[in-house]
Amino acid sequence: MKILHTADWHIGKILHKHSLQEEMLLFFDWLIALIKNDGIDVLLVSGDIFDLANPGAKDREIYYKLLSQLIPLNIQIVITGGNHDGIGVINAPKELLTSLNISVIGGAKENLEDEIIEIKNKKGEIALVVAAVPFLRDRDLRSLQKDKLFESRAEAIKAGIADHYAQLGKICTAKYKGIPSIAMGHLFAKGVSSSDSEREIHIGNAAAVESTIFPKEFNYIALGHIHRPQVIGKNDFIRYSGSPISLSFSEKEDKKGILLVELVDGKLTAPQFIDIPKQRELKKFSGDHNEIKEKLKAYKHNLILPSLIELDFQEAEYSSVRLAENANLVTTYQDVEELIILKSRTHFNTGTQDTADLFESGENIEDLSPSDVFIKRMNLEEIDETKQKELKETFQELLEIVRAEEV
Ligand SMILES: [Mn+2]
Repeated sequence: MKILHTADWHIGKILHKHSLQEEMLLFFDWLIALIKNDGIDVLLVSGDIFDLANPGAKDREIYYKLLSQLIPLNIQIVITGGNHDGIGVINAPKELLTSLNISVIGGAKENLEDEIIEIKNKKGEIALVVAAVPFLRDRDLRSLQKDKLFESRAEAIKAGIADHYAQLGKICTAKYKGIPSIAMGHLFAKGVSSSDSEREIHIGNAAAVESTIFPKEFNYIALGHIHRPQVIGKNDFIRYSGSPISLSFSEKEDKKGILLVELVDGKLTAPQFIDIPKQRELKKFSGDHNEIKEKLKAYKHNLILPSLIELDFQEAEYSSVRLAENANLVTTYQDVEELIILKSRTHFNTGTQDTADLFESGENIEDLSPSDVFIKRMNLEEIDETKQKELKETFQELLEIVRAEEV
């Protein structure tokens, strides 16, 4: 039995006003071919199916079209909701999808047994169980209701997540003795290398969980949330698959892929990372006006889709004429086939520039997260460290409340 693990599709993702739909569709074509040609039996998607909690009609169409193409391939699919996903959106077609061998778990279940999915072999016997744990929201974590027992809210959240997995581990041992099991998850693990495109969860990632929280009963942990593929806790069997396409410029050098584990004689083999072909290059050009002009002129893209470019003009002395020249250069490249300029900024090493106190020169608000802005603003005040920490946490909590209401 062959199992694929992927996550963080973020269907509908817009990067600096540019839709990443084309590379997403090319990834789906590649995925369908892989499943067909390699005889894949199970597909696990660990959260963040959509970029928005309430995705647009076109994005939902893309998702359902993919599922409809996968159904005839005789594959069992397990999809969980991530922190970006609206629980209701993922769960809405549940009854219909269940009858087509697709399990969707948008949010945590009241009864944990409902998070367990049985995977049957061709003889109809249970060959594998999947604990399909979605992103756990604060309200799902029972430990938070008695959080006075914990030193901090972050500790209570961590304990809540650990408890969720421990309970599922117990169910698996009691009910499915001797049957291999996989746990899914959408969370922030301690020691990960993240990029710019993950939204902070659980009080600004303060509640990062240790790899040791996953019960030994699980033979493989299929994680989502972090967009860079990686192994956690030096354990080859606890993995983030990463996102299939680059979702931010910080991921321009990343290798994107999907993980394959095989069930052979009741044992899971070491995960194999399969490279997803790169369809688009993301590039950053730095230098002064003339250097960037030359780089743009000489640039040839060699992948299917035109490259997405970030320009970082580094100029010696402040000049409004230079600012205008740089803006004009960007405009000249509006309708070329080779590249799409998504972002450009000019930094002057000396001279005056109209920037508010909050921002460093050349810095753009769209490059910052809400917490970055909050911290910058806070740093303008004289506040002691303990108080700063409290304020930061309070801000994170408020941010989470606001985001939960957006859903
Ligand atoms: Mn994500």
